[in-house]
Amino acid sequence: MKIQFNPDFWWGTATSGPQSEGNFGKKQMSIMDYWFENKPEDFFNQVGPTITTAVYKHYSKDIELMKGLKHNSFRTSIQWTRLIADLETNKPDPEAIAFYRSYFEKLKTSHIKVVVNLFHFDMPIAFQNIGGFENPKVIDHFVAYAKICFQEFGDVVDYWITFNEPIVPIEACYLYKLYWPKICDFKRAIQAAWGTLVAHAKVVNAFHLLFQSDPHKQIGVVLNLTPAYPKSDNQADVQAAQRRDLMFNRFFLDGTVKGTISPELVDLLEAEGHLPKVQPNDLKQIAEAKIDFLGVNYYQPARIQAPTEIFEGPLMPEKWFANYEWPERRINPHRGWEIHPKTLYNIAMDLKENYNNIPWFVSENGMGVSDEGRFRNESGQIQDDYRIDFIKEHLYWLHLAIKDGANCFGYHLWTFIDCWSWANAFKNRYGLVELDLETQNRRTKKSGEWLRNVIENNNQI
Ligand code: BGP
Repeated sequence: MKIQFNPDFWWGTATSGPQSEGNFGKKQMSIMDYWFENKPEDFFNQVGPTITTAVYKHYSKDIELMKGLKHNSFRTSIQWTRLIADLETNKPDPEAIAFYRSYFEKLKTSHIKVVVNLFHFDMPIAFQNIGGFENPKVIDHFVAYAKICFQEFGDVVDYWITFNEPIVPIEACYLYKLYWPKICDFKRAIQAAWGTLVAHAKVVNAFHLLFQSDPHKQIGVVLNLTPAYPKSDNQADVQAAQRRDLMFNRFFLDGTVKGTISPELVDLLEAEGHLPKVQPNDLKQIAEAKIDFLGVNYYQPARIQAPTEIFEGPLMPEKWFANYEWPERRINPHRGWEIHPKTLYNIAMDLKENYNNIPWFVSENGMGVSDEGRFRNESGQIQDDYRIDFIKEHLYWLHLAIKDGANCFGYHLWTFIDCWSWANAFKNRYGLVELDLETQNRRTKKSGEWLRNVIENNNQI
């Protein structure tokens, strides 16, 4: 199919520090490190974040490979627990500074734009123990850490992200007991979400103050948008979908792009006595924090119906809505996630019409597959045609959206080299490049070579 993207289009992949670096030389523990060290019996697959893709050791060769595959951009994150050696005093670790500087410089000299994220679910355990972003002290520590990152790497890195998928730790740590500390408390979840938004805003404002004279420096946020489609047109289903959307998409979308919270959500929370404690200046900080671009992680939509049971007791989101299985859905059998590429078009139109057509890029999209070894050809290369089809379909809808006025400037896949997953360890692989966990060897899959041709020729998929 003929398809042409802007010649400056960003092509690349995304990963995160905790999922790819390995813990070599880290002085502090995140919630994930702590969970792995202390509760291995309930930690997925017994493979933790300790070694992962060992990018800490191999980044230079990995970047050469990335360059060979024609990528021009790449997103990763700094680990708070690596950069800061003493969390009390916010004293950075010189070894960590040297590592990140060399990593980012290597990307830059390879003509790969570096997009650096400050937080990818990796709250230091010492701060989680005092309430994480529920606690204003932790917000102050986060701002101090962010400023150190800007000062240390601001000469090399132009594009910054405050948070990756800020709603995910709220769901996973505070509502559904998926990640440590496995809390199940909607009121605390709202307080943590509010604190995260305030932390984002304070960091954005500090960034603009520091780089005000440099138009090349930009800051944004990455949100996982999951449009909520109602089961039917009846009012109860539609209202349930709206409520799901308000809580899981619009809270951070409105908060970071418009600097406001929707009055409907405020009313809903107020009716339940769940409004968060707001510090003086929080609203001002949020209103002033203008982001330059948005990253959209897109995997799947949400299919929603009105709750089927009456929920008694303390408020949980399930009082407002329930998930349902759309009979026509296409499912990735390995991850259980729906594959619905057209939703990417719908997201693009929503951003165009309701969010002032903010510049944005696809900051993650991808397909996790288990046992990819069964798809090797005779020479041993993984023939991941399913992934090629997945990417093609998403690029098709993205291209159409751009033709219809979407302000999208790039497409990043999750991920470059198979990396460790919070939820699946190394079971489901997402990479364009295969990782041999034992030897740490890398080998490009068929999809990696296919994408190189798409980028190089920019005329068809
Ligand atoms: C996103 C996260 C990533 C990554 C990806 C794949 O939500 O930003 O960190 O893990 O999902 O998901 P999973 O690893 O759970 O299959």
